[in-house]
Amino acid sequence: IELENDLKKAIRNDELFMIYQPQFDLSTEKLTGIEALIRWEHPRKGMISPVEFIPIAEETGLIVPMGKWILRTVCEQNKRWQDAGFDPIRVAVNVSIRQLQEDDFVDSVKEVIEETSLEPEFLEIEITENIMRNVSDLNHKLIALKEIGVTVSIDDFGTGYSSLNIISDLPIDSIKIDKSFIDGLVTKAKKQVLAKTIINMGHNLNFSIIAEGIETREQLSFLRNNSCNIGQGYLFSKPVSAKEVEEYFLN
Ligand code: G
Ligand code: G
Ligand code: MN
Ligand code: NA
Repeated sequence: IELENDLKKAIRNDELFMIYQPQFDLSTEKLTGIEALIRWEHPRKGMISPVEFIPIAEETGLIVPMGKWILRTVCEQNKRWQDAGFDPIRVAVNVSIRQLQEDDFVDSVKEVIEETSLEPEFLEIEITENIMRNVSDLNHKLIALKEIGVTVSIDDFGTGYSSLNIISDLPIDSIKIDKSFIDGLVTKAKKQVLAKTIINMGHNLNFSIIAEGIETREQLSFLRNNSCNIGQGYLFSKPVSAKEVEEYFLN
């Protein structure tokens, strides 16, 4: 309850901020995009992990205004990078099931795209696989997002409940293989089979495949040798501030 009240104040007190983790094309090693991740610097408790406060935000519904703040902050930041003359990149934003359940979710994306003048192709919406069974009208919402021109990826892929049948009918652009498949990729034959299968299946459905949580060179070579398209993880970089993105990653 205390954390919940603090969280209500966090947005207007400027305690929330976004950090960014770069994603690279595994064949060219070029930067292709970044994932935005929220952080909370609590005035007394210090840094609080989203693992702790996102569930509270979801339960209380606070995720809805917070999610709007996140979308706006990220689109404004991406637009500022472009206006400063850097090569345009796509920025991915995590969206909770609770946000997608809102009737006005698609409208709120449209609004932020219009108000920030960011071209929609430079915004990616990350939704978790479990959205499949929790959002009614999902197909219509995703089609409407496609019409706006933003891209959509399925996060934490392989941990949820979606059937391939459902996935193959959805207008999505990419899938992110969950970190649990990348861990143990080099030593466990079963993980290798699963990762390969996800990559092949995804390619057959015309999805781009992103691997997250890459920590070692061995994981990277395996993924590269098996035609995974994009990689993200501590091997390349941990999530960094907007300023560090400019300094180290943008061209
Ligand atoms: O960044 P980190 O690995 O600590 O994130 C932990 C969890 O919090 C992940 O599941 C991630 O998807 C989620 N998360 C991080 N940032 C956001 C955000 O901006 N919005 C939502 N909805 N979830 C986020
Ligand atoms: O659920 P989601 O995929 O959005 O969560 C992304 C989270 O994973 C981020 O909070 C980020 O901090 C974390 N992360 C990113 N790369 C790595 C990595 O290489 N290793 C580990 N352990 N965590 C990572
Ligand atoms: Mn994510
Ligand atoms: Na994930």
